[in-house]
Amino acid sequence: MKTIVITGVTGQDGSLMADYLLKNTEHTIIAGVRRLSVKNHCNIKHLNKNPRFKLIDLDITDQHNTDKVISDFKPDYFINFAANSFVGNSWTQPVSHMTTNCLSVLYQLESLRKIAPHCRYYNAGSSEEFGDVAYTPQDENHPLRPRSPYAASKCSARHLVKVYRESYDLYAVQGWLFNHEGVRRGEEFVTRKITKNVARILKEFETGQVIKPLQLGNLDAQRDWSDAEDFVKGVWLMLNQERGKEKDYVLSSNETHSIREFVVEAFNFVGFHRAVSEWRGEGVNEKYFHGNDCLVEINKDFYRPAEVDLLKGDSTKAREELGWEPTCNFIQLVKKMVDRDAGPVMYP
Ligand code: F7E
Repeated sequence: MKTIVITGVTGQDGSLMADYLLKNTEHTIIAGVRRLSVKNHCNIKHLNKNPRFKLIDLDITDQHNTDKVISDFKPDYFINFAANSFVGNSWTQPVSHMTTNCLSVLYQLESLRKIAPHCRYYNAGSSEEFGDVAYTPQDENHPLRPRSPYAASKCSARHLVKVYRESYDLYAVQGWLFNHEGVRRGEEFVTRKITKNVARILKEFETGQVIKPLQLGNLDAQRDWSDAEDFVKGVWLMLNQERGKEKDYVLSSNETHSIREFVVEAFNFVGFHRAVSEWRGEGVNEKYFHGNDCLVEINKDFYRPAEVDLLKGDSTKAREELGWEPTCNFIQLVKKMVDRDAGPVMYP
């Protein structure tokens, strides 16, 4: 039985990782949460009474706190999912992104080096690191070309992880995870924003209220979306490679879809069928209509100062070398999220 520290356990990935490990291993989870006056524990409340799940206070931006947790628990695995993960926010809070996503990683690596060098370490890397892409699909050899303070913070952390792996022989890896979504996704991310608003608009339509259109930014950005539940398994496989041969891997669906496609599929699932709906207008004046009802309009406030236009992963290596495979495709993912937010689909 091993001890595993997970940070960011109240978030989508951290809570799914805890679920996965409690179900598939006998290990004990030490779950680090940042103290807030109002708790945000909805993703982990079902684990409250699990004797193998122990909540602790952990502020990853506090080096002393990090040292103490590592010294108290001498973990066998340390999985760092805590992050400032909202790219759009990183232009207004760049220092906070650098501190949380990079400096904290340095605290963790230093602490593990000094106190628990046997511990296997995972830091959450991102396809955003590929940024202004040089080729498609993006694999492990793609250069780092960040387009946001968020992406720059993840690239910097990646360099640190590699330096510590090579300098101190720490088992330290950082996967490149392409976009991963699901029913625990925060509502500011575009997929959940869409499915939550599809549910609201369906209700307005059914009750004869005036429809307030969903406001979005760049509809033409393309993303490689997967189910976050599939990814936590991939992270665990990355943490359990043969010692001395550990590598960083891409996890992705190997497909790409635009925000526009996600919108059309999500509305289609609740009965605003694509056959009787249409995009009208261009650029910032573009709108999505179902008959005379406007469902979506553009709001320039949701545009980013610099955009990552196209992400499409190539996870061949993870599939062949780790034996990892995604189980949920794009359409299944959209349906799963719409079903959760709008109730079971009423108009199949
Ligand atoms: O944006 C466009 C937006 O915020 C996706 C994080 O988990 O995945 C995520 O980063 C796209 C962008 O995710 C709206 O401009 C249009 O092109 O859902 P998102 P993200 O930026 O791709 C990576 C892998 C991570 O590592 C991150 O931590 O959608 N978009 N209209 C919009 N995006 C938002 N949020 N809201 C809109 O209204």
